[in-house]
Amino acid sequence: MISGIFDDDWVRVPDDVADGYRRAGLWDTEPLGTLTRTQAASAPESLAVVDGRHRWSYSRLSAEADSLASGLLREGLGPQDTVLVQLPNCAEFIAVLLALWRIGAVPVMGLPAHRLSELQSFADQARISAYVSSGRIDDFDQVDAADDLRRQRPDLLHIVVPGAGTSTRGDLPDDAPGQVTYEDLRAATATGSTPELPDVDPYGPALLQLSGGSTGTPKLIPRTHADYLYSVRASVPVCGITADSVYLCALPCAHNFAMSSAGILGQLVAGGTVVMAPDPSPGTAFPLIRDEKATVAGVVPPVALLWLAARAHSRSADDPLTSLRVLQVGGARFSAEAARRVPTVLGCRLQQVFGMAEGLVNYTRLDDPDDIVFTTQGRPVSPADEVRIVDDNDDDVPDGEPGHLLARGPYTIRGYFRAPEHNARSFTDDGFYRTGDIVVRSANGDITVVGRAKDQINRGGEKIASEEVENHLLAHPGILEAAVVGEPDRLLGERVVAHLILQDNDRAADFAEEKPSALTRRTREFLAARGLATYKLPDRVVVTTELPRTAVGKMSTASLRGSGPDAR
Ligand code: OOB
Repeated sequence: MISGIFDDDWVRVPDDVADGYRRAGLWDTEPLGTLTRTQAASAPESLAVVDGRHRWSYSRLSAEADSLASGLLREGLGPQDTVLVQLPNCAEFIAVLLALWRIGAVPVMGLPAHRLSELQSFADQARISAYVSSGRIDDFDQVDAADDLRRQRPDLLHIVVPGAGTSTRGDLPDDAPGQVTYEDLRAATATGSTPELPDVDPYGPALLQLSGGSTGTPKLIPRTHADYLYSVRASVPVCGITADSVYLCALPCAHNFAMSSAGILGQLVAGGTVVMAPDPSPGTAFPLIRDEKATVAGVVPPVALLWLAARAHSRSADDPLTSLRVLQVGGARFSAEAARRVPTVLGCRLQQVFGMAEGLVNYTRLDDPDDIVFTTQGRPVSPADEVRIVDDNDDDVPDGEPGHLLARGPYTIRGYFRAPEHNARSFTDDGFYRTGDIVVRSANGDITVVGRAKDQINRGGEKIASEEVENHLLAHPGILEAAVVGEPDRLLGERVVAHLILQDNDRAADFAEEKPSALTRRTREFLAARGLATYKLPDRVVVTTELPRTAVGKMSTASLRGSGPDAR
């Protein structure tokens, strides 16, 4: 069975450019696995991570990662092995990542919302050797998922972190073949002993992030140790992170925003504390902010709206948010109207974050004038970021005019993982990434996102490739054609609508003459049974007889989108 990563699976930055980044001091020689070593030596007792079950100091976290690393090596994992990680927000997530990095293995950053269809696609594309899960997430049985993944990859090792999610030890079959627990891995190593670790190439892949995607199979994003660490180091001062910072991780921890903007890794670089929130609701997040004195949190716009609503209704004398200095909002467009309310209602500064797992991250600065903070999505984090705004012919447009955003720089990828044909479309010949975002740049360089030129729906920060959902719908024998589009939604920004043309056959009866709610439920059940993540399931389904087409015969999704935020 072929596993892991090979040289021609990914696209390196050209040698002369890479030398430039090294000479300029942007790319370090330290791989990500060295994070926590400095603090473990200089401030061993300072608090690194807190969740519902753990309060780990830097020395404990680093020792935890070393023990795990030994266990992983014993299980036969090593450099360039890829490991699908699908964990809820928990302290072990950080220990697992550090351990994988220390042995030179490459995590694939699954999200708790992913289901079998996505997991299978990641497993195949990345040729994984192991799957790290919490045993169960809500009603999703990850032990069954591991068994399913094993049909393609019989040697798959399933590493379970019991208790991290909604699993209990009792859920897990004892001694299942190919299954080990987190405890098994770390137990066999005496705490405090440093394992013999392999050399890790700092310029090689460190993790495979997930693209939102615009095609049938969303692509994987190879980020290197040096590029990722640089993006974090550059973000730390821009986000005001210091050793005194306490970051509330309310986003799914594996998301690029939570990981690196400045996020979890920003805390580890600065020696601050990560507080893992099991969910971002005000009922969970506010008491955690109060109890742990969180100073910064990152959320997507719908969560920011919920926080605003919760505070607008109950302002108690015992304010749970007094410690919060900065709320970062990103992942999708945040309206200027809501943005303006953040300082007054939540009593903290707003920082808008416009980033992408492929690389480029923009931030409004903490000392920017209010108007910039409320109405723009910020500026690139690094002076070495190269940004172009171009028309349909790739010619630069003047400041103030909308155009396609192209990006290149010390932490933006030059190609997706094992996707040469897709790369030819998604990158210019000189290596700029075509973000698919339509933006306007001001004379000062501040960027405002005004639309999108990719077949993707942004459902409150969660990205959905229309084609992926359409392909699943077309697998139903009763469906002739399908168009999946976003429509405006007050809370989510956009929600998912599937337009269906039915076949003239018996199976079409599954969808015919149903009430709209029953039709939607039926369609969702069909897609869920195919293992599609819940956030991709249509919020509304419409049966129609004609889908609008463009002049070239392609379905015109723009006309179906109507007046959505991205149809401007
Ligand atoms: C973040 O990363 P992804 O990879 O899930 O999604 C990237 C896309 C962008 O190309 C853009 O279309 C959209 O999400 N986006 C925004 C936005 N932030 C991201 N659109 C409008 N306003 C914003 N503030 O979403 C991500 C990665 C790192 C940090 C923050 C977000």
